[in-house]
Amino acid sequence: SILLVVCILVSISGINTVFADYPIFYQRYTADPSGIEANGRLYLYCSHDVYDPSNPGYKMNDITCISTDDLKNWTDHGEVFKASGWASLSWAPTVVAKNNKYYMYFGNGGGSIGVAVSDSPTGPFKDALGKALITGSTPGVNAPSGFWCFDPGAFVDDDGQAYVYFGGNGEGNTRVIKLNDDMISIKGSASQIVAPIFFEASLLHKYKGKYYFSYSTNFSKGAATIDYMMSDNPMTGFQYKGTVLANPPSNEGNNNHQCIFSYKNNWYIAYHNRALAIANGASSGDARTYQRNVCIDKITYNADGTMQKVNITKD
Ligand code: FUB
Repeated sequence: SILLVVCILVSISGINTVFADYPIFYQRYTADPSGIEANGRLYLYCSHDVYDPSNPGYKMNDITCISTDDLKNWTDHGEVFKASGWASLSWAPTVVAKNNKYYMYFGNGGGSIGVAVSDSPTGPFKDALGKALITGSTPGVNAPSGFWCFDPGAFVDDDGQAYVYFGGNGEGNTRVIKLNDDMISIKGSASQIVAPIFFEASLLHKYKGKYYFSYSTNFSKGAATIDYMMSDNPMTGFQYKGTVLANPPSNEGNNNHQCIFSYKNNWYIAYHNRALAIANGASSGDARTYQRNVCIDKITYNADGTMQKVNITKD
């Protein structure tokens, strides 16, 4: 592709001003990354965008995994999960480790959340239940009309308690629910988190004892910025702190989806933009909307624990 030629020319000329080789991965279009550190490597799990001009939409039903140990050289592990049976789609996964296993939570489109399990970070991940883990009728979800039961952000606290943050399509539509130790069943009812201009991409991470709930704002109201709130409690008490990532111009105002994680004691944000599609000559409209690519930048914390607005190194 044109972009590959550009990358080769840049590397021959010795110009390398970007934080990580960019885009980090261009064999396939990828989106909605989730990052974990395991066995000294960083693994990213991504939605796999496939554009069908005759029937455009987010038709993704398999998950791509890539990994690195230096944030420069990436290994493509290919398809590590494929939706089947009750689930026809696999959107926006998160993967967490517990019980010497890896658990992947994914959206069956915007309608329900499933869980798949693997003994290895590179899969294969197998559907654990043969049915959804969370739906709009799960106790406590109290799904209003138009609620999207999707974008599960899984988090395991230092005491081993695991949580799933999820929801979408409207302020007040954010939920959190505890998981049992088996990681494939829920404990108790969901609670609501009220996040300003919340739209999608719920995620929790922990830094120096504080809980950070990050999410994507509504792109019709807030241009899909990644905003965040902080609390001393993983389920309640979140205070809005502002924007950590502007929406890159190549997203042309369309969606973004983040993951904030540590790797080798540094903090990063992975997200998606549409720069690869643009570089590859995709026409505006559907072709760019449905062909996204994953990026990484650094997170810097202030002394009070707030996060600085990310310097997007390249778009
Ligand atoms: O990739 C499909 C959907 O687009 C995700 O679930 C949302 O977060 C948005 O990125």
